[in-house]
Amino acid sequence: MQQRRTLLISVTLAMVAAACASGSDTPAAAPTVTTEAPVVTDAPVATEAPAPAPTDPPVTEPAETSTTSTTIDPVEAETIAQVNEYIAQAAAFDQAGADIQFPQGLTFQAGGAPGYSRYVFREHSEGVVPTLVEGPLVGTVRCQDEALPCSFAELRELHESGAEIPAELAMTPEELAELVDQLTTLNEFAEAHRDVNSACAEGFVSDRIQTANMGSHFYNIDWIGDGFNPAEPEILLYAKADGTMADGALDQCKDGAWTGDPMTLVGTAFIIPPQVIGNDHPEAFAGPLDNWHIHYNLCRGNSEGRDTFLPKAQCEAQGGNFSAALGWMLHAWVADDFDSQLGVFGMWNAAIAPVIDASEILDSREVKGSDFPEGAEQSLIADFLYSGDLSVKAGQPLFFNNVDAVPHTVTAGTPDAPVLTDFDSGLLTPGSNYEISFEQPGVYSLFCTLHPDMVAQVTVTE
Ligand SMILES: [Cu+2]
Repeated sequence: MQQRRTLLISVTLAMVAAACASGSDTPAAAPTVTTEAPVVTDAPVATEAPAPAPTDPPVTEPAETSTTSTTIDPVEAETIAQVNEYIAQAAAFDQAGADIQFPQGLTFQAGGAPGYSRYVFREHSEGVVPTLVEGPLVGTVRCQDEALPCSFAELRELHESGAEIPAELAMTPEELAELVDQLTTLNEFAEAHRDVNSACAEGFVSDRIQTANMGSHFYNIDWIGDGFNPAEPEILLYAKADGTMADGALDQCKDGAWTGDPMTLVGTAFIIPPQVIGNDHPEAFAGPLDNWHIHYNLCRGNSEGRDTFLPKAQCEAQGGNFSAALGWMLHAWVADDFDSQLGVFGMWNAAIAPVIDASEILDSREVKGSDFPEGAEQSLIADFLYSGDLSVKAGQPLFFNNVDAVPHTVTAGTPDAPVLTDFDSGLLTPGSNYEISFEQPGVYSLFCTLHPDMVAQVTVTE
């Protein structure tokens, strides 16, 4: 019994070492030589290798050794060896060198959900490509919980009331005050441009694509490249005033006036290229809530009125405008009539056509590839959580997408009582997926061998 406790302590210590290494701001290990070219070759990514960071060596031995070591349970010994192997692999993981970059040398699988995961990978005729990066490598505050004061109106009310700021927002009162001040400036600009004709008169150009729960982006080309200014958003968002979706491409401004169906202002957005604001996540709005993103491999069908994801040649053959990289971008939902329950900086605004319950958006945005098992339940591994409803029927596949910035595992048991022999995904690098199904009804515990805070339970019913 004494020996068993020693072994478990050593496993736990090893996990803590791994958590510390992977939770830091710097890459967890000396860079390893990768043999594959980066997937995004024409994007403006950082070219410098990440600086090596000091790391704790993996714990390879029990903290104490004694003459009773020959009584080690072989299964426990195997577990310790395997966990230490994952820790070593994770420490050698070649993290992206900048926030806009993808980890190098990986083969990606389709997965993620725009607005909900750091990475989104999509599949087209030439394979799986990265299509979105959102947030900093570590420490995203994705304030889009409807129970938290994440919308513009709620943040303003929180500031004016002087009430305590929920810990989840990770903001000081001074930061909140400055943020509300910036958003109020932005709101004044937005409300002064309710009439789409005013945007046309000032040189904003419609992209002609009305995206669901977002609207159509009207760009002020002259402002792209002059840095961050909450008084001058590069983008105004409009949607059809009758609340319907556009059928095909929207019209355009001509001679400073709008030519199409009546439009209403629904929000604002920013676009500042990395060349202007850097390869790391922008420090723009006060506080940590502004979660900027970059699109990759986007085919803009401006004349069709919709975006697609196609290889460059196919996109251009169909008359689309291919963007290898488009960003940094950030939505800011400050229009008075379109306060966003998914947060002032969320990707989606459920109050914009087609109006929907905010809680229903995630399901409709989850990306699936040809490896997605029929009838499966999907769980994104994002922000160090196994997200989604982990309830399946007996025999129904549960499909995990790791779309976080770091490797994780999906392993049976708990940090204190691992049962790798029941199931174990192995190391899931970003863009890796794992399928599992359970034949017997019951409640099954799982955890990440690298991050002991990551625990979850799967409920399996008849
Ligand atoms: Cu993990």
